[in-house]
Amino acid sequence: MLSKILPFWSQYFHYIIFALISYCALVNFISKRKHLSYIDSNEEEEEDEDEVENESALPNDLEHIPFAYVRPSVEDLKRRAEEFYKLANARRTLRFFSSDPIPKTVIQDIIRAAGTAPSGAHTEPWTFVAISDTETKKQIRNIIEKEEEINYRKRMGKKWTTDLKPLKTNWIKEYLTTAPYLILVFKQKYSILPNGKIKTHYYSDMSVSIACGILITAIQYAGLVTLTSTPLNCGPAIRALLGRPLHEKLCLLLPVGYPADDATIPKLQRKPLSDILIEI
Ligand code: IYR
Repeated sequence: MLSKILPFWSQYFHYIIFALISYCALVNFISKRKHLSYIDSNEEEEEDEDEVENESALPNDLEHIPFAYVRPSVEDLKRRAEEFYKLANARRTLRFFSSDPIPKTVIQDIIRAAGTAPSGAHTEPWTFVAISDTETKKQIRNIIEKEEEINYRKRMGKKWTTDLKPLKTNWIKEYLTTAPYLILVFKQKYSILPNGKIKTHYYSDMSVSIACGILITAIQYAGLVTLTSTPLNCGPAIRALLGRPLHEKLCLLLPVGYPADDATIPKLQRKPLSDILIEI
């Protein structure tokens, strides 16, 4: 028996050791990936929801009322759809802002509009922070520029930075201190009600994304400009600076204002309808 096993071992010894090492490396790699994706999606440890009593999103006896609606004529439909397309098509991402002030009520109405977005079970899982305070804007710029320098130099990699070269972006973000307002959009993973109960949020990523779409369109309609920025790795530091709770995650940061007089934009083309629409 032994004589049969021994030649097997001596003959395949290297392969077996190699297979074992590869297996251990693979297991190690997969567990690290799992850990990383956990950190990425949670950023910080979430509260143990099992121990807290849960509140329904909506009351059981929620009233349903008639929908007040005035049907537009077909001509009006066509005119309004085209008008809105032209307005949306005139929007451009701006990186050069004027420091001229804008009325606070304009920002409030823009955020009111964003807050009309549909949300899973009407949970409205968003918090908007509007900053006009010079010192806070400086602190945000500091946090972002420090992280972005590391992003551009190390994290983003050759392919990403090469792809971005034509847009002439880098880690210096002057607009963070020149724009009169910064609007920060946070996603609430759940909400904590005044009675301490937890309200579960559904489809919060999609709900917040739609709110962001309405937000940038409202900015455009008002006659202002913005830049949809998603500062990489800055979320927790900015959340701490603004005193937002751990269950809120920074999704988007938008400088808002008038464009600088000498503002430039990259000459880009949008895809034609035939490239984005399939009619069946
Ligand atoms: N967040 C970086 C990098 C960046 C990424 C994309 I995608 C852009 O379209 C532009 C920039 C920055 O804001 O510089």
